[in-house]
Amino acid sequence: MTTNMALKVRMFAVTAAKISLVFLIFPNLSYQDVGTIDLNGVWLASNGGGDINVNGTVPGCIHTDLMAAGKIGDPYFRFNDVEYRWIAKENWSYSRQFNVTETLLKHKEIVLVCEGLDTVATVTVNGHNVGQSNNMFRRYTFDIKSVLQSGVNTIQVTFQSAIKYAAEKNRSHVEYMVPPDCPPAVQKGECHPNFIRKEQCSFSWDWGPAFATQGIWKNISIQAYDSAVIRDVFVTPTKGDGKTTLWLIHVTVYMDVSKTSKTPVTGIVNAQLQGFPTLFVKNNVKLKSPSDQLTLTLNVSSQFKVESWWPAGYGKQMMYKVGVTFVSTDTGEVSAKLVKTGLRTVELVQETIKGSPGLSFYFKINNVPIFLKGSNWIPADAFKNRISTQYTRNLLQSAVDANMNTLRVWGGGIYEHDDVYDIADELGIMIWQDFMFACAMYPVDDDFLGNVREEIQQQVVRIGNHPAVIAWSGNNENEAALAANWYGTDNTTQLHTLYREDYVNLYVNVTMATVWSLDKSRPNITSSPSNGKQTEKENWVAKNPYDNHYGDVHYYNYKDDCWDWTKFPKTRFASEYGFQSWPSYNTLKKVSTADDWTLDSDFNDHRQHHQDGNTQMLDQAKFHFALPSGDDPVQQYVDNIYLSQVVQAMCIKTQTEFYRRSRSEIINGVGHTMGALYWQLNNIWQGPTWSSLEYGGRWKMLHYYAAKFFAPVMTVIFEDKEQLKVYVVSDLTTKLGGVTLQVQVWTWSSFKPLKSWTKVFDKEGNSANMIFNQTTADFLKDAKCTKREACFITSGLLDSKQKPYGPTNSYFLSPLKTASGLAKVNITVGKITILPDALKPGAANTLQVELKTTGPAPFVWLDSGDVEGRFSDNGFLMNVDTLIVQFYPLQSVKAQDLEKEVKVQSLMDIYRK
Ligand code: BMA
Repeated sequence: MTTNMALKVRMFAVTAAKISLVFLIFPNLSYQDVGTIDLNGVWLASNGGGDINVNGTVPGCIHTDLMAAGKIGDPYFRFNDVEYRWIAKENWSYSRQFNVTETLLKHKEIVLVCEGLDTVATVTVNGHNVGQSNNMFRRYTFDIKSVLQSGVNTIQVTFQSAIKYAAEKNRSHVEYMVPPDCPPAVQKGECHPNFIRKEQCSFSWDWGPAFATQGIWKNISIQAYDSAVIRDVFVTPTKGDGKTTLWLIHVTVYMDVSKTSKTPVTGIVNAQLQGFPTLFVKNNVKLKSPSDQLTLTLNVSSQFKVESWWPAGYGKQMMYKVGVTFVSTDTGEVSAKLVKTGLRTVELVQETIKGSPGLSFYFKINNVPIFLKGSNWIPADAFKNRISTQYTRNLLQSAVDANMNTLRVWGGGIYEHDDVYDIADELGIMIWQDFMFACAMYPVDDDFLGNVREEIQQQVVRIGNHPAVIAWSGNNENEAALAANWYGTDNTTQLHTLYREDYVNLYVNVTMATVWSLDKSRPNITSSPSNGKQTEKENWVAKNPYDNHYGDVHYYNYKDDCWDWTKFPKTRFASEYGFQSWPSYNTLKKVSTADDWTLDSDFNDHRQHHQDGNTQMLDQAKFHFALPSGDDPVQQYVDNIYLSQVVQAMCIKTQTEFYRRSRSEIINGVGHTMGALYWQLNNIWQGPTWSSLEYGGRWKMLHYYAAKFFAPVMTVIFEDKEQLKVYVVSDLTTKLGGVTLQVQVWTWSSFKPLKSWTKVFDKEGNSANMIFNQTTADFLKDAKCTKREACFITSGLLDSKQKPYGPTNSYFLSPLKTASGLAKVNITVGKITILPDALKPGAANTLQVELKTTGPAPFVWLDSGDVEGRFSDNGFLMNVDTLIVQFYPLQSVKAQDLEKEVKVQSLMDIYRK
């Protein structure tokens, strides 16, 4: 052994020990043993004219920087979204100084790694242009070796107004229009977001403001190395033969390799499943190209006791870590990354169904068919740096606590922060991941396609490591827009052909092809809604992407009575459906003043971004309710907020129950519904929208209802012409045995049921079946209910010990505006006590609230005022005189604090004269 070789071997031993130590000390860190300079922190942010200079926080954005510097108020306050429009029209620049040592300068390669620039920017270091960006969804790595100097250096990132850039791009696209031009006036938005690879809803949406902000929105750092660094690791497990091999974990390692080296960079790449010392692969590598890659496969044989990852409600969310290291043979330089993974399979089943033309559309996880229950996720804030991990966790925990197992990350927002996917992995929330294209045509030229290709490649590798992600989906509603000519794309035959070609190019030839080249472990859908395999047959733009016999469907209907289930599509998969409501007074109050708290205020108009949205809410209410009455306009505003939440909760309840009870049947050729994701989970600001969680995380009435209509085992009551039917739905994988269905008839004036009907039954898991079916008139007559208007029905299950099993459901036999005997009652909050231990994550203590009522009351609503937190149940029908509910505060509170704030009301209280 030459001295040189001996030295290298020793160096290798030292570095190998160092790597193990690194992973031991920082098990959650991804470690780069190269020179790094973190450039996050305080920069100087200036406008183009140079007259505004403030501290710029990185990662961050200009709006929050101006706010922190006191130059502007809260952008969400009243009409500030319009007031502060000038900010997005300026060109802002961020600059700072940093020190570089001689040692760092000695490295062969020195790069600037920008994880996210929002969006169009030129980067200079010491006055030299080092790179450009025009896509906020891409990471940019710029070579800065030749421009760095020892000592003090200056970096400047100069942004161009995204609005102006988009307008310019549109203007120069002279061959043909790429619609839509501008959003509807009611959105108070900016035009042509489709011309810039930036969060599309940052130019406004029908639920959100236009804050097309600028800034360095993700980490930025300098890296120096001599041989090569691991840039990314992409881990996709696939099932083995089940006998000798349980899983094959494919680990693709993406390397950035020194360009200065004349010969290939050699080294050893090692991949290991943490916790299993003997489960590793080691390869000698020769890296030739500046961005080289290699794939190693970890063979998990049956001797290793590994467990699968399961969605919430189906098992544990077991996660593993794969550690990857590269050690250079020449220099001993080490680069390492640690990536989390989960072992599960996913399959999108599209096969023929007996008695139904078309194809099924449902997901199997680890071979178990799963009904996807949940909602659609939008960006949690217009200013991404305001979204803390804790805030994200609270939203996602709320989803799981409402018995959701899936969220669709909708295509008009952002590829979410790592937090979202990390927490989804941990909580078992499956993610349907859209690519970021929504409600528009796109300018499909070579530059644009190249840009998108890079974006997709990076995002698939980043997001695709998460077992939670179960599907890739090309865009939101763009196939539907083409098929139904939303934007005039079909006005001539020539246009028709052109836009369709563009569509196929973007979503099939580029997006889908890029995804397939990287990831074959998940299904790939071109659009939502779409017809799956049938869409492909029809050259990717189906005649009717809303076909109930195929794929997924979006369904919005504000005109008809939403309690009428016959209007709903008996689709294979409902991926969007919704109704708006106002957020609580408490939430609105934070961004408004007393003048704003009336239905006809400018503010109330201004916050509504959906054409006729406010009227639609009231019109829908009128089907079943009298509108609030009283003399105090503010009180009336508050009462309307409450009523809108009642209406929204009932609409989505009725619709979701319809989808869930349709899972096992085919009626008139349609059915087998296997997914219900309502629109939308969260809110971007304090405004009336379709969300069930308010900005800030407060639960609307709908979210409490979701916990029940998404319960794993539940009952659904409905009428089918003259018949009253009750279905029992079970998502359990096991059989229900010896369970009792109880159906009861009640009047509005007594705590005692007129009649109780029971039946003991057994039922297979993963199915919905009708257990009760009687003529309504006969059933009511039997119960001695004199007329429909005087009665309501409840249903529920009892276990073998006659204890309630799953939620109780209720069914109103008439609109409540015509209910007879429904009177104003007195509901009071009695004792509030603190329970000894916290039951819910994040809750420091749990409080118990006792309620009493003088008579049956629908839609009993507890409001905790300024005390943030949520109740164990809310918005319920109270047909017992005393009830106990729990309150889970966000932060510890005293019983007196809640006592002071808590208010209770029910429906009849909104009729004040
Ligand atoms: C669908 C969504 C969103 C929109 C929602 C409500 O079209 O994909 O674009 O916010 O409906 O209108």
